[in-house]
Amino acid sequence: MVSMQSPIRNRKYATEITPDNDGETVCIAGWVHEKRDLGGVFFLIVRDLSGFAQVTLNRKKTEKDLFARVKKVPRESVVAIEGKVKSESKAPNGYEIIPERMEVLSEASQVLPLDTTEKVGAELDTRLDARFMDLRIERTKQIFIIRSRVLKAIREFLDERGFIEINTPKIVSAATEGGTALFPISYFEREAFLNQSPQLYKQMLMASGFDRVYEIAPIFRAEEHDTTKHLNEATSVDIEVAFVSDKEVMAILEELIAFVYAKVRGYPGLAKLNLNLEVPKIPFRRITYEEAIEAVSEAGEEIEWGEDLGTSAERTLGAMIGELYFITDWPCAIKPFYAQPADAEAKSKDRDTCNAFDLMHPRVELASGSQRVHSYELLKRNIESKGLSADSFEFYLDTFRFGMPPHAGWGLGIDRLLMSMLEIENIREVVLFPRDRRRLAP
Ligand code: AMO
Repeated sequence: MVSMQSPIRNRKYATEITPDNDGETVCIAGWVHEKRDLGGVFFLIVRDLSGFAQVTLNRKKTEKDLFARVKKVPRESVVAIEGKVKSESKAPNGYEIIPERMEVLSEASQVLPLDTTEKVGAELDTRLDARFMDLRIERTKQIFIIRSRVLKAIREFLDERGFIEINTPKIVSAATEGGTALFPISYFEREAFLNQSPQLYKQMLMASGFDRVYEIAPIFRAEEHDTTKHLNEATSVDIEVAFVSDKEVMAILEELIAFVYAKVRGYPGLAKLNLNLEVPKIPFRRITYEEAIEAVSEAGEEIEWGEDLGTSAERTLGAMIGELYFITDWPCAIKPFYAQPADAEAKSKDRDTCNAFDLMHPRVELASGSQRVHSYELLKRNIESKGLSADSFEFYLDTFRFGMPPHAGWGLGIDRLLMSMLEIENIREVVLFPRDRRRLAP
């Protein structure tokens, strides 16, 4: 059978074995989830990626040494067990294993940082400190299997629509998102930063003729605040599309969200999260920034034209609307330099609005995007009017001088998409090893 020196041959997952295998010899390997001593019978529950298998030992019938070793093996140790399958309707998956041999591949220390059976709950911080073990808990594990499915669905959707997947540098020389601070790093004799967004690079590729690009990658935000929706390292899906306006990329965004929900909806692991996922109806509602501030002001939260909507206003609006929606026609002053100002005739009341939008979930902002400025002169003016130095954007600005098509795009926070979709309160729950104001390890 198995040996520590050799790979485990013929290993079967718990859910691959069925009552129909009655009488066959199988080998399972995994973690000791639970031990139950009922006097005459002893149960060892083994957990693997697929689920649980019950190993049943009869005190009288089992060889003495094996019985003693099984009884003694500490919980969460890694074991391989060979034995005969016996159909048993009361056991998980309808069978039990009558063991013939057990090898302890790695013995766990007796005092565990977490209870993987969830009989004893733990604070999120304690769970994140022992994340490797937290991931052994069924509910946590399912969140990350769903996260992987969401990423696959996003790639499938964008690949089918002819997008090219790109990778852009994460060590950069310039800021893109005004308002959020940068993490400086030392780059030999110069100062550099961790990128806040692939913004400049995805736009530059529009000048290269790539037409439709996407990137799924980390973004770094040196935000001081410690909230349930902010991370200092988040993951975003960014797209950029040439020869279109904000309207077309908004349609791509809502179709993508509906596609992802539909893909995840059929996944059986959702049951572990007690969720009944409904695919949102598209098109999503669109309200202008002006309508948004009027609505929240009527609800008693005065917001002046040109002020950003804070968390409280977002919640008020979200409660009023109750579903996914877009906020459009933002004041130029509170959107980045690359957002295209609205045409004169599209402006309301002579106010400076731009063709930018945010996609909102009732609880949190999920994405933002815009049609981009593609005129070199206007872009340069905008950069300067935001108090930034055009010199530090030269590599970017230059691409606008040699044939830049009109273009538009957006960035969607994957972590926020997951927390909102799975109705999870704290964004840290959907990130394997979150980075926040206080957490740099594990
Ligand atoms: P923005 O700064 O709005 O736009 O970021 C896009 C989306 O990324 C997510 N996000 C975050 N998630 C968790 N923690 C954070 N600190 C955090 N910061 C941002 C949000 C947000 O909506 N360049 C533009 C996009 C574009 O116009 O293409 C940008 O970065 O879900």
